[in-house]
Amino acid sequence: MVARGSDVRPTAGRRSQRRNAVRLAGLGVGGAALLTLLTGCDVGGAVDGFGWPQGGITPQSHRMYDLWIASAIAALAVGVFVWGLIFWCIIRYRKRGDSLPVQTRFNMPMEFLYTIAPVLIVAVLFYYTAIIQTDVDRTSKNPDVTVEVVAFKWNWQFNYRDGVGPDANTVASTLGTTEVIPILVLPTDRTIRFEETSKDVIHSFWVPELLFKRDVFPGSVRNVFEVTRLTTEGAYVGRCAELCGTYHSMMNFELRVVSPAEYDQFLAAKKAGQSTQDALSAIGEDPLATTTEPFKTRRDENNFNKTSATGVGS
Ligand SMILES: [Cu+2]
Repeated sequence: MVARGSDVRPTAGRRSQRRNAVRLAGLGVGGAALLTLLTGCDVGGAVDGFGWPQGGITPQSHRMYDLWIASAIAALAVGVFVWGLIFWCIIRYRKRGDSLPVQTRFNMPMEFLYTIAPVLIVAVLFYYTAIIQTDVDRTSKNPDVTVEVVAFKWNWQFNYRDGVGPDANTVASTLGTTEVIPILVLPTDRTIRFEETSKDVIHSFWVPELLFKRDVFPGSVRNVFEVTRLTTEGAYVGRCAELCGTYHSMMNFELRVVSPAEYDQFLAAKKAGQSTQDALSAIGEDPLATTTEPFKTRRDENNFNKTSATGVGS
């Protein structure tokens, strides 16, 4: 015989408790909705992005940010619901005597609920993740700007290209050195394609404000991604996000976002043979990086252990 938990008919007291629980749940949902309205729907801003960096400068970054915020809210809602059930059970079914409480097993509605609810939650998260990931990975046939990102130990080269793919030509180039941080100049409001390749080991191209990083592989692999537009002019620090060797932490660059007209002027100056610094000065921009500075890659008298090096005290 299979024991059924629903054999006992609910008493009037239980029914009123159930009504109270439903009221409480309604109050919780109403409160959450009110909180959302009060914060002007900027829930992410009110909770510091749930740890995700804010201030993305591409439409893709905003969509990824929204997905993160929605997922965190969904996780919190499930968490609050589960915590509520745990505490309710602890208080409602605390030990009152030696007799066992009703042993509920094979309660079909309940088993159905805790099987279907997680599947539904995962399905919804999967759906939105797939949609946004596809959007972030989408490339076009004719982007407005194509830049080849070449990583090497331990710096960057940015090649402005006249087309897409490895067969296109480089029309202008910026090469980072130990003394000068390379500046990648790009325009707002244009489709930009990044084609990445490495000269040696795996690096990773990362501008925090893109809310996105992508590995740069050596060999014949060209790792490609696009942004439909950059929304905000400014200077943004860029870094290598893949541990690539001794001076990995020094592989910094700067993304300088300018207006389309200034970009055209910059590119024309570069094509005419000017240095990146001169071309930046020509459009009224700071010629050197403002968000980071070159690191010293060699020890000097200020940072080695003078005492042991001179033999004193050894
Ligand atoms: Cu690197």
